[in-house]
Formats: sequence, C-alpha cells, structure tokens
Amino acid sequence: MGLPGSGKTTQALKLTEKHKLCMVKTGSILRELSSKDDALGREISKAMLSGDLVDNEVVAKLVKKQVEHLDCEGGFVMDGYPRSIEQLEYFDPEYEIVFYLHVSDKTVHERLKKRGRVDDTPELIEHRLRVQKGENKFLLDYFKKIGILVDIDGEMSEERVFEQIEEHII
Ligand code: B4P
Repeated sequence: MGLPGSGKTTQALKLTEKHKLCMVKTGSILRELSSKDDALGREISKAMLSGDLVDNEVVAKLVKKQVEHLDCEGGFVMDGYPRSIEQLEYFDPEYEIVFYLHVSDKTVHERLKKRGRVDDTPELIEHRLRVQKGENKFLLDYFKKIGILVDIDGEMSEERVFEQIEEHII
C-alpha cells in the first residue's frame, strides 16, 4: 500500500522476481480494460482520468477472479488492492503481510511528474492524493489492528526500500 507514486508497482515487481511469486497488478488490469470501447471500459476510464477510484465492487470482482485463477505454489504479491475498506468487504485476499510505503506529497509530485503517465498531471495527482489519504486511514487502522501492517520508509532509493521490505520476508 501507499500513496500514488509511492513505489507499489516498483517494489511488487522486485518481490515477484526475486521470490518467483505471482503478481496481481490492479492498476495494469484496470488500464488494460479502460482501453476497451465497451461500457465497463468507459466506466473505468472515466474514473481513472478524473483521479477517482474505480467502483469498489467492480475492482473487487476483477481482483477476486485474478486471485482465483492464480497458479503459484509460493504465493502472490498484490499491488494496489484494496484501496478502500469497502473493497475488502467485497473481497478479502487474507494477506499474511501488508507493507505501507511512506512518502511525502512532494516526493509523489516529483516522481509522477517524471513518470508522466496520462493521469500524472499536477491537478489529478492532487485529487488522487486527497482520495487516497481519506481511504488509507481506515485500511491502515484495520491492518494494524489485525497485526499484519509493516511501515516502510518509501523515500529512499528503490534498492534501499527493497532491503527494508526483505527484512520481513521469511
Ligand atoms: P496505480 O497503477 O496503482 O499507480 P500509482 O498508485 O500511481 O503508482 P505506484 O505506487 O504503483 O508507483 P510506481 O511504483 O509506479 O493506480 C493508478 C489508478 O488506478 C488509480 O488512481 C485508480 O484510479 C486506479 N486504481 C488502482 N487500483 C485501484 C483499486 N484497488 N481500486 C480502485 N481504483 C484503483 O512508481 C511511480 C514512479 O516512481 C515510477 O516512475 C518509478 O520508477 C518511480 N519510483 C518508484 N520508487 C522509487 C524510489 N524509491 N525512488 C525514486 N523513484 C521511484
């Protein structure tokens, strides 16, 4: 977990590669569907291009389907799900561990400006930050309460962030 641009995808890829795990890439799945010219594609595209979360039930169903079809002995890494408590109520993947990557708003802006994706404009970044901060609080409280939350300093280099995560992988 983490704010937009905190490095979720970057770190999930590293974990997947090193430990030969499967990965569920929520953002990529949604981006792929959003390029289709049908009702679902248009709904997803509209949410993403306005910096809003895609409908909770839609995302939860998509993710559930992905998880059910995974064929991985070693387990899987999830990138970007859930982003709200409501999503977790629709589908809970029952994680063993959840990492939260802490970064400042300044870092978010700097990194996403460099990345330059279509939803990485300053206005949309601000909006995404507001939406995500609102939702994160409840999720973080919940994962903390059940004892699976690990805080990670996401401000460091990609390698240093990964080293911090690795300290918690058995
Ligand atoms: P995502 O695709 O998940 O993207 P993100 O949050 O913007 O970025 P991420 O944290 O993965 O950062 P990255 O590693 O790429 O979401 C996009 C949109 O999809 C959302 O706004 C929403 O609309 C929708 N969505 C996704 N999940 C959803 C859900 N569950 N429910 C509803 N809607 C959902 O890193 C960013 C950049 O920083 C990269 O260029 C990277 O190279 C760089 N970087 C990473 N780590 C770095 C480091 N340590 N130092 C320097 N640079 C670093």
